Amino acid sequence: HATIRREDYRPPDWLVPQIELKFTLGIEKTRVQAKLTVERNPEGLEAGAPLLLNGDELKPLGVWIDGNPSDSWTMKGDDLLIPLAGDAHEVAIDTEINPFANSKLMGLYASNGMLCTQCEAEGFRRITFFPDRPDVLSRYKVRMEADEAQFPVLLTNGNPVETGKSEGGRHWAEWEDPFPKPCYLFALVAGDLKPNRDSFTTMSGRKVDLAIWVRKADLPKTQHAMDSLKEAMAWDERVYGREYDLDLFNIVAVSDFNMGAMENKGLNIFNSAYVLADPDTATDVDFDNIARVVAHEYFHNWSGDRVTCRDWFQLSLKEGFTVFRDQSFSADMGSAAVKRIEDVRILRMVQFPEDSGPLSHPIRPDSYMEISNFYTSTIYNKGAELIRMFHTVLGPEKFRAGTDLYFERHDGQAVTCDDFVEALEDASGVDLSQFKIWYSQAGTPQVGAKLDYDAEAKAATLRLDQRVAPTPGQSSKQVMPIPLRTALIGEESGTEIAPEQLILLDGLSREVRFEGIDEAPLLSINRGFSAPVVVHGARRDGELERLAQSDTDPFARYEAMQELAFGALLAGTRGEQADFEPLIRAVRNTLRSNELDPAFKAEAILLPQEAVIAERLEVIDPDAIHSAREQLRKAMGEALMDDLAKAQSAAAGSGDDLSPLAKGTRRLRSVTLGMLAAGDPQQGARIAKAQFDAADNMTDRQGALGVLVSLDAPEREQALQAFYDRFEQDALVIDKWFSLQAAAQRSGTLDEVERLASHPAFTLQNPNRLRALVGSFGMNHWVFNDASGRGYRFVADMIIAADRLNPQAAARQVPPLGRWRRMEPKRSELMRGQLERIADTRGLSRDVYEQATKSLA
Ligand code: HT7
Ligand code: ZN
Repeated sequence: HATIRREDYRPPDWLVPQIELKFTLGIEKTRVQAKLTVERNPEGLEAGAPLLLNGDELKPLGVWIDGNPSDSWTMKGDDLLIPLAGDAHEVAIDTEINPFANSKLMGLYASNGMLCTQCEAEGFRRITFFPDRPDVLSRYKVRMEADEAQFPVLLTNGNPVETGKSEGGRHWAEWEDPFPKPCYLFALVAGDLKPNRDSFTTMSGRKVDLAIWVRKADLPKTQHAMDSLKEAMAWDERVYGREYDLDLFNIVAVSDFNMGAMENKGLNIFNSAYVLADPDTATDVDFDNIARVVAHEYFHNWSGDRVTCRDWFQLSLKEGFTVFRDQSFSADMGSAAVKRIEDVRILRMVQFPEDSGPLSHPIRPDSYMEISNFYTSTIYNKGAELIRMFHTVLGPEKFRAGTDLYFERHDGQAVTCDDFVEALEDASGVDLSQFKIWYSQAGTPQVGAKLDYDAEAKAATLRLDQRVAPTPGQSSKQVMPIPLRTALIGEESGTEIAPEQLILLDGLSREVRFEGIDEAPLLSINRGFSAPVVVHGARRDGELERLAQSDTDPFARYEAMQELAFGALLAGTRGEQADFEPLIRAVRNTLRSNELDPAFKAEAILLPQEAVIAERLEVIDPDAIHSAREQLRKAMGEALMDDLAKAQSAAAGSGDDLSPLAKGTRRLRSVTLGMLAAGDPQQGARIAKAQFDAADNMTDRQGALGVLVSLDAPEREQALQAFYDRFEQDALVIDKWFSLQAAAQRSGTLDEVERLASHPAFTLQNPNRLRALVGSFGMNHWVFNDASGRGYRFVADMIIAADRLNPQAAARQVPPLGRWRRMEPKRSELMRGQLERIADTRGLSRDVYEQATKSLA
């Protein structure tokens, strides 16, 4: 399997300004007739180069050059090579594909009787031969013809031009997309779908028709996605000055989809999990995720579609920026503080382990074997953190001037991360060159912070230093610029005695002096998580407890609670008897506070997850982590029983009340229920079952079931059965049923996941189902890392089996097996053994091969 390198980028030898596609659609047989207008690229480096068209599992049925049949072409592996004498030609190619047999879900495939496409990153080459690279932009004219009864709806990018009927009950539609686009943004949908229609009037007064297409029975579940879309459209006008550009914006929901959704120009295709919701079947988190993903894909219309990537190494150009945009949108729609805490939790749970493990890579990678493996938390979430740092350093006005210039300067182009930074610099006049190291250097910086106070001099000195551990291929590291929003809080007064300032740690170490400090100061640092780093603060006794109560920055306050918990948990993993009292007092104060909102309370009292605790240890012993955490949870449950019971029984209003207060109250109910059950499992099971039975919404129901699944109580089975029986017909809810059981914190989970893999409702063909069982189990730190190695073997079996159907989905399950170097020796050996078994499997895909071999290195 070849490695593609960033340094080998060459401009394309041929451009394709125009393409006409004719689809004769059928589930098992689709004919694709492509007519490409090709022109030699004046920027191409190889004079007289032949036309190279990528293909994947395609055979040309016929090739015509300038209207004449040609047999002068050759195959180069999967690709088609056509020698061309002149500088401009028309090349026509016929192919035939079988969407039904396409289990990879890339290219054109069948899902639930409909046809749909997924072309990013390299799926278009599974539809027709084409230079499948994002720097070749074309205008598309598409004709679709199909059986009208089977496929009454025919959609593609752009605007419809003409429709008509043909013989034998067939019909056709012709569409044109006026905006040149790379082929990864091509999309086509054919099926028996119904629309939820609405419209949006843009800031310049243009009316845009909106439609969300789903199966008829799902129509009642589409309103939240539609409302979110309109909010996103208005927000992008308000905050970024970006207006929608076509007359039509379509969203389609499909049930078999490799990722969350896809931003195809004017025709976004979504995993149905990110479209369909009603309070009875979707949780508050599901509702929030729908709003986030709908907004994310919509925002791509500018950050991705109008301005796209030159090559796939620049993926974070569109993904990091668009995640930053969707995070800001969600923050504006609800509580900014809680949103920031949630985003940082994901970063720490997923990206930090990725960055400290064998698959660590920079935001702009230098090489890959399979680009699908690089749709990672590093590209997306760490990429968004870098954009956030630009925003922090420049301030909102200069940042906006920078993005305005970026969109204006590069509209219709395929560009690089450097082009983005240059636009920010040119518009703001600020030199950001030092920040570019964040694009190329992998690893999470570790920052040391120590504050000394001289009471006599009424001065405090903050000493900072930084270090980045080596990562694969990068043994020595350069200094990184780290913007730290910092303030000092008075230990006595609990107020800001040194107001917040932005300290840039841009050397190996730095000292900052604060004058006029007339009471003992507490250090409030990396406020709002202004830099994606780990801060190792040297803390005095009582400092964190005081900050947890009085820090004026909500994120820093949350952080103080987390650090208090870490202190107790890490002592526990070393077998020391930790003092739980400071944390218990802090949690009690939090629960009883009249100022804090319930959503914040829920976040603040949640203990760090086991995988996050593992990140702080040199050698990981999952049993020690689990028992330290359980011991603390039990102590908290016992000590806080009355406060927990009060929060758990708080009325949250009706299940369809999606106000921040109602959502926060429900969240706090489930979080406190979990803690309460840790203190008294029997009572916990009783209350959980009562919450489950009384629930008029999925948030309360899933919250209760999430607690019950980890308890050995009769209520567990009763609730699981009732849940299954009630929602058997709803695939998205049955995904939850699989996922909850795979995440259960009990030793029986191993037997259970093996049984569930043979359950009639389980299938490897549907990525949501695979993620629900295998993905959730891989994140169940304690059980997955069972000392027997059974968890590792189960995941490896699933990966090998899934790889034969869908390599991309299979490869996504490999990372949990990559922690072997950090595990205690016995588990380390067992884990490595399973990775070797995967890597040695015959006929392995490039996707899984890359992940497994890199995880072994
Ligand atoms: N840009 C989209 C990426 C995507 C994707 C990538 C590989 C394989 C399948 C895929 N489906 C969607 C998603 C996004 O970031 O918006
Ligand atoms: Zn995206």
